[in-house]
Amino acid sequence: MFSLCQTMRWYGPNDPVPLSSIQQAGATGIVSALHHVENGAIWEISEIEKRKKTIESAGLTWEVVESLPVHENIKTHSGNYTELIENYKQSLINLSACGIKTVCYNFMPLLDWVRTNLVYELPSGAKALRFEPLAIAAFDIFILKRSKAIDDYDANLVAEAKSYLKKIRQKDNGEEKKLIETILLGLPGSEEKFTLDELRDRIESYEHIDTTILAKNLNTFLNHIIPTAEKYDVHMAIHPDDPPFSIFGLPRVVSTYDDFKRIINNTNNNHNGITFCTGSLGVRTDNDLINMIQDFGEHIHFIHLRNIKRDSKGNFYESEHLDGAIPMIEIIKQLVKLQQKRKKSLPMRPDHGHQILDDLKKDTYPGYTAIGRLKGLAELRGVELAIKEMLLDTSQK
Ligand code: DNO
Repeated sequence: MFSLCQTMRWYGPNDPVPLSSIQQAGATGIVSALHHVENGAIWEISEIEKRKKTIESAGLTWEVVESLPVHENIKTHSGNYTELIENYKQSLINLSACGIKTVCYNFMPLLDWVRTNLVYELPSGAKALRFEPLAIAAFDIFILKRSKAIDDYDANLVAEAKSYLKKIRQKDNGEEKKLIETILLGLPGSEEKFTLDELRDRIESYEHIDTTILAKNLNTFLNHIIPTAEKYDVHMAIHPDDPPFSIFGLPRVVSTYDDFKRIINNTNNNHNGITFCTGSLGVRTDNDLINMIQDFGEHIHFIHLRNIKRDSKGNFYESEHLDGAIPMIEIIKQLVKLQQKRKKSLPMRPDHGHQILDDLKKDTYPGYTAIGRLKGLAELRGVELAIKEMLLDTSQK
């Protein structure tokens, strides 16, 4: 029977989690990117080979690139964007020449994933990542002072945001500074870091780009790169927006069932695929994840398994992998079936992990602790094994 290929993300030689820890966690594959290469530049074969060799000498395989970043000029159709698309294609050709044939990327303007608290303490003392719309509103309206920000929130939220900020300013315990850093400095994997002024200016440069235009620019990008991906057998896997809705007035076009349908239909070719990220998609209650596996299964080339707990105010935090709003057991069951149908193992990584045990004392990348991810991977692996056994049992009866 085909099984999920268990992978973990490794940020390269500067990652505080060594490859040996990933191997001890039971993963066989690595998800990595050349973060040191400037965004937009070609990934040269020599650099790809170097990273590949490092991974292989630790007894692991480089399974997936996450991410090959899409330059802002491509998203906005500005400056040298046609040249940048050519560079992107060349990077795909080079990756294929080195045998790395699954590439994750995203099309989120300016910011990649966003959270407002990286050390949200759970009753056990474990720490998790959390997102609060109130903190986003306070930052946007009163700290970033984006023009028109106030129009994007309802009056009650604006008032609440004002008193939230007043309260944390009174406490004077560094909470405001922490919030600013959390949003501006970018989470691991994000390509850019901004100052407040830079972010405000860059957001303004998106003033004339709404969701229709951004979706059109994504289509243009796909029309250019998918034929190359097909020719060199590279499976492209677009990552959903995280969280899956507009932030700071910026358009987001990879958030819903209809977005994926549009993307797939645009270039209906198996190499035009998706990263099925449960934790990102699952934040929206109108995203039916099981339905998405059923309808887009042929295009799922990479899987991120993570859970969340959300409340009626739109707050969410990253919960235990098997405990939260995402029906993880049913999802794994569907993925087991999908792999048998496609006669293919799909790469999966436990997406993020809590800060627990010794990692509470260590400085690791937010969400990318060794022990929290090890725990997530072990639980997910156990569920998959049990489901496979049960399916085998019933098919033999
Ligand atoms: C966060 C990640 C994202 C992801 C990119 C993919 O943990 O899931 O940073 O890597 O959005 O392009």
